[in-house]
Amino acid sequence: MYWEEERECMSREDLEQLQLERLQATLYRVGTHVPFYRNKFFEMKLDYESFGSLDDLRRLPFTTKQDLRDNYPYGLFAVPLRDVVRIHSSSGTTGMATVVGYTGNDIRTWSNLVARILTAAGVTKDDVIQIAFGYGLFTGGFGLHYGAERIGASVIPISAGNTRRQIQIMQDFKTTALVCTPSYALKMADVMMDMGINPSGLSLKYGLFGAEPWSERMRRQINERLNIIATDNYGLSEVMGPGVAGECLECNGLHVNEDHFLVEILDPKTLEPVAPGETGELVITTLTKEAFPVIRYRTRDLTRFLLEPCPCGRTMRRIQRITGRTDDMLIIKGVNVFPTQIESILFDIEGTQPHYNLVIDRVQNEDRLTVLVEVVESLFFDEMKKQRLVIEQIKKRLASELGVGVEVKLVEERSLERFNGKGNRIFDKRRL
Ligand code: DLL
Repeated sequence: MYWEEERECMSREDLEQLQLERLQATLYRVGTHVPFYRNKFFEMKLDYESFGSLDDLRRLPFTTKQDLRDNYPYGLFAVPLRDVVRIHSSSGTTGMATVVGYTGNDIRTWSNLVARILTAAGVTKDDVIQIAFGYGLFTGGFGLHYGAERIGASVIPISAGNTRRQIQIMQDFKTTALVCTPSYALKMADVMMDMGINPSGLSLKYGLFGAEPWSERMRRQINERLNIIATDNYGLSEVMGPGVAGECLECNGLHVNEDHFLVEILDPKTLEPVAPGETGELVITTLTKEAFPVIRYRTRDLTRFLLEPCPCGRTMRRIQRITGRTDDMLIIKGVNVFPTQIESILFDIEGTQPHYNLVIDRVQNEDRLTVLVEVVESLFFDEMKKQRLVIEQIKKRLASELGVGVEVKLVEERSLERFNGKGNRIFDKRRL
């Protein structure tokens, strides 16, 4: 089943023509309305009005997360705030956060693209869809919500957390489709077991999972334990949110909504295209965004194109599930966390040393981040009460600024291993 067959199955030739026209319009939009791009084009002596082919894309400058931060909060908006009807932000504190905006049209496009992804993954207007992503600045909750409403499905906007209640509602409201992170789906399966609920007695049929990396092993577990068909969907707030790419029921790679996003896969070192089918960094140019268009946004996500046509009939190219990142961003319980954020909070707290380790593991299908931080000798040998206070202070700051709970352990000065004088700080022990 398709949501917009004429688009999703269009010929490559028509698609490329449409992409070129939309790229030209986007370049005009940013070239006239966004000083950041106007200056870049000027410096590069780039005459975007002469763009006659998609190959010219390679002449365009890149956009990075740092550019978004440097222009915090509204510097990259291509419309006045008066035309913006929604603002979202990726996790992080002021300065680290990135802010994105949507016009009314952008919201309609977004809903439509999420509707495509939901339809491809089996959801119809007859479904009862439980959205267990956080509603708020994170794009997951509202993004999926609007798409599901667009289809006409019955939406349960339960948001994240309170797993027992989620399951109770799933049972009572006869939920047929579940939307959340893949690890949360497994956590739900655990809690169902604790509650003595047999998933095959529920009405669940489909699960749409995204916002964090997962694996085929996890897919098998989810399918078996929840008795559903689990599909992967991908997106990022800087580009739109969910709705950039999603799997069809072939469950073999994610169709990119290429009529709205121009995707490249580049070697992260040379920034040149990799050979067809090779793994590299996904770089995305938006083609229809009004409020927040981005040119060649470096996602830092690693993937590759799947070259064979998909039996589902969609012509939109597929990417393999995201297999890693080219930076040190961590995704903890679906929340993006940069080690530098943790570092700057730790450095702010009296008694800590600039040496820390981050240990991430998954305990009963839930991510756990433990921060080990060296503290000055006097504090380490001080009374327990004082240490507890420091721990509490760090925990509170980290929880409020990262948006995710953290365990904290104080360790003795010089007890964390140094490699080349530099701490090897991240120990991700999760097995996906
Ligand atoms: O996670 C948007 C989203 C919400 C996608 C709900 C799908 C479902 P951000 O918070 O900006 O946006 O995080 C984006 O999360 O660059 C990837 O590293 C990672 N990510 C998102 N989807 C997947 C996925 C949302 N399916 C960052 N597989 C991206 C692996 C994913 N990683």
